[in-house]
Amino acid sequence: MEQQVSPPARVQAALIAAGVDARIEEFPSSTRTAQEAAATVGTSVGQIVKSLLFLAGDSPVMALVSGVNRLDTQRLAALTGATVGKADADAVRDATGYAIGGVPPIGFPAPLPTFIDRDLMQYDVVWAAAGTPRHVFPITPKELVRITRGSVADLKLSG
Ligand code: 5CA
Repeated sequence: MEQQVSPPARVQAALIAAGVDARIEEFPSSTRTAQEAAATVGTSVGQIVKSLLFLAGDSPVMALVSGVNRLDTQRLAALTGATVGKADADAVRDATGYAIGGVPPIGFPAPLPTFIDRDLMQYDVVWAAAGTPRHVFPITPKELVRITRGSVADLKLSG
């Protein structure tokens, strides 16, 4: 299906609807991975928000994870009460409306239950994808929690 509105415009509209005064920035170089995004933006990898889609049973859930962390699927399983697996590229596009590398934390066809890596909360500002592998936006972690109605949790794989 053809999208009428560009991915960054959809994210911008969702931000505005949520009452966030965030500006999406377009970069000439890649923000596809957390490492690339950090280098491109000029911030730390920890301040990059990875938007990772998982299936808890058959239900999509969004995990927003600091770029330095790996998500512990057992922790997500405990939080959701279901068996958790990483969504494939098609499932990501179906549930979020965006392609991997540009998946934002909001702006989905339908809201997704969201869990937020507690480690993100330590920063003044974090950067999340805005629909493509060259668009990102800055936001305070507190605002990120508010607009996603996310649950802050210990999600990282440790040890
Ligand atoms: N724009 C950057 C940072 S803002 C970004 O989107 N990073 S990300 O981490 O949220 O998105 C990349 C993630 O997509 C990878 O960490 C990986 O978990 C996931 N991914 C990459 N390839 C695949 C694939 N083929 N199937 C499922 N997930 C994938």
